[in-house]
Amino acid sequence: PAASILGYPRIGPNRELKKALESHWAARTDEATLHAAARELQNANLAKLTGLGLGADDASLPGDFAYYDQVLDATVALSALPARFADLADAAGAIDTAASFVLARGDESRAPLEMTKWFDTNYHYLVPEIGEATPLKANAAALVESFTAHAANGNTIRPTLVGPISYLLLAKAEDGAPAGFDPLVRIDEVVAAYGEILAALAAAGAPWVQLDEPALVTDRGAALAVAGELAETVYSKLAAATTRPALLVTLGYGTAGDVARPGATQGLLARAGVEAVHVDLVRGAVPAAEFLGELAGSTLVAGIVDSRNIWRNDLAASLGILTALRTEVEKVGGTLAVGTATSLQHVPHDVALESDLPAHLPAWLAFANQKVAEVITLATGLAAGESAIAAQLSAAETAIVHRAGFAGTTVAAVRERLSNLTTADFSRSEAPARKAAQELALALPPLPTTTIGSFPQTTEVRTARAAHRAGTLDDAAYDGFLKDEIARVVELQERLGLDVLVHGEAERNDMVQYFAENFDGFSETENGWVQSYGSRATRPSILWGDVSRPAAFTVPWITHAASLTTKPLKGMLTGPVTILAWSFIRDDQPLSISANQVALALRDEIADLQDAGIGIIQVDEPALRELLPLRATEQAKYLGWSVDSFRLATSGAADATQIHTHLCYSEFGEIIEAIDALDADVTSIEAARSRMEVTADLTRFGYGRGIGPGVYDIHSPRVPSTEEVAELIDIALGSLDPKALWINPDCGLKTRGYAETEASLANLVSAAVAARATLGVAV
Ligand code: THG
Ligand code: ZN
Repeated sequence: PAASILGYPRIGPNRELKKALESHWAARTDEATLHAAARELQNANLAKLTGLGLGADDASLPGDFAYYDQVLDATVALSALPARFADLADAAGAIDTAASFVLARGDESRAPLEMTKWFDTNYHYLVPEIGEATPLKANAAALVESFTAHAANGNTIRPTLVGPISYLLLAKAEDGAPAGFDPLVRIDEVVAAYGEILAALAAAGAPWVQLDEPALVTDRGAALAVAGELAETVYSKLAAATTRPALLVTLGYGTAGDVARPGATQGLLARAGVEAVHVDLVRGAVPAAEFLGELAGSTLVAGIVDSRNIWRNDLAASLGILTALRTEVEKVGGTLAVGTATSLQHVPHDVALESDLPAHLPAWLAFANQKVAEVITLATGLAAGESAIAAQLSAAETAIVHRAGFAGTTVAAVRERLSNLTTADFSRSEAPARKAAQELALALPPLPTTTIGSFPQTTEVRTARAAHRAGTLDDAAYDGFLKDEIARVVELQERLGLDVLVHGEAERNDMVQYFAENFDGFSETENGWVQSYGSRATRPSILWGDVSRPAAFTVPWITHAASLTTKPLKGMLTGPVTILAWSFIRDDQPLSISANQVALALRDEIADLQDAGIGIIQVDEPALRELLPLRATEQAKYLGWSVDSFRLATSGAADATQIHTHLCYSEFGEIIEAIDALDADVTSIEAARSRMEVTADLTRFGYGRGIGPGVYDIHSPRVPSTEEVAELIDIALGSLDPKALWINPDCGLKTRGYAETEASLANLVSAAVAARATLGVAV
């Protein structure tokens, strides 16, 4: 393949797949209707791609469609049903589409597969659960059906599967597996099944199959692949088959193998007999010359077009890199092809679907369709020389020059403020002094109760927002609606007896987009959806310029709430790292600089909240863990600047102002030092599903700050009983200082309904009140 993309957005330019899935799940359509809608969407996508010039040879059309998730599809291809779902297998032991949705979504009696972040992205995959006896049996039916149907329609696709090594590295041990069980011990069976799948696809006529092995860019995958020779063993076996398609093995999201020896993994895959290997040239390194010799007779797909971000490619620079690399590759008898760094699933479909972007922005951008054109342009330039792509080179150059010189890109006042920062701007006074001042100012009871910030976003709230956006509800009416909603939420919290109240966030669409809308330097898209998991998507904002905050924006809502109660009202902000993690970020300066710019904008908002009498301010950082580099050697640097940005945002607060933060995940242990270094007065974390396991980590570490381990799981509508909540509080009190303990749910309540929220919070408060009574004199 001279030009190929590793994958394409699956949700559809107008979220067609979301609509088809959700009506099927609501039983409004049958499976045949869903299948037809999905096939129609794929056909439209393939028509778009061939129209852009992809597929001129027979191997470059992506075959990566998935109804829900590509890792789930590998589970289906392996019939790897965890024991609790065993009854879902059909007569042949296979997982059909309906069964796969039960794995993804659970049912009345069973929890779904766990969802977790795909590498360092905001995409979530379904974690395979593999035990000693989990079936691992080839089922190529869906892959073959899809290949054959597209072929009949004139499109030769390249069926794509998560590779065998990555599949097992992304899996976790099934519940009930022996202690320390490692799914990787089952690699031989997975390889055997993949061998059968490849044979079935060859029989159907597939010339190429793509196997994605991104886990080889992580520390563990790298150690296994290089030192442990796993990649070579596995791929020698797969390549040895007599009837199989040609193989493209992709290595996106970083440098595979030993980062000091870039290219070694590609070299050994080629030596194993793989026809084409891929390298991520955006997040990863150019293969060193010493390994290129291994590529004799095979193709190196150079992933030079960024698939994680939305900036227009610097075609001239890319062509320079590609030309140099091609010279080296051809010297040894290999072939160079042009590709994307990873699948394009991480970017929206098409800039042309945006009609509301500021005038300067569209020319700077490339979404999936524009990136496909860039890949083709670069392949053309490589084959036919610069003159063949003169117009594209000049358009790219013009946009890049315009962007660099544009007024908002570099704002002197913002730069000056950053350069004048001193260490004092990153620290507050000592924790004990703050604690004393806060106790005096807030006078809270022991085991104070609170919530994480958001209250249910009801249909009425969403409808009103949509009407306001559409212009059918005027500003004053919308404002009145929101104020009433806030009043209802405050009244509810008072009735429930919570100690620290929130305003509920009815005015916010998304905890990141809302901030981007109110800061200079960001723009929002109308239709720039990116799949987050299953049928769900987010619209990341675009950070394109220096950031500042023109005016206070959360203050009016929070002070309105505060005016309705005598209880303390907690102001709610999103932290700098999370704002950046869930936006498309600048590629023209270090992320740490953008983080400090956002931090200063938040610092201004915190100052205004404090001036308005708000004594508790929460700055959420649920994405702090998500951006943690995949390689341990790079983590300390990241944690350094990310913690600094939080401290810069919050350290203007007076001693008496209590700073809270909230983090969503429970893999707490590995970054506990960084969490402590945030220097927040109170931290709430997810803890209910692991039954307070984290409290042990905290005790071991000697964590001395306020802590609110979640006492109930908000991810399902189930109402926890008072006894259940009391039990978790007891566990927490078993190891934590009662004076430091806060009582709160695991996370925000935005996705819940009011009925279960009210019942659950009532039980939370009564459990806290009872626990308080038993503490008695101890506190
Ligand atoms: N905001 C942003 N990114 C996020 C989250 C967020 N990434 C991680 C996590 N939270 C992802 N979780 C979700 C949960 C729900 C939805 C999307 C991501 C969701 N989206 C609506 C949908 O697809 O129908 C659209 C929401 C909208 O209209 O804006 O339900 O909280 N930025
Ligand atoms: Zn959370």
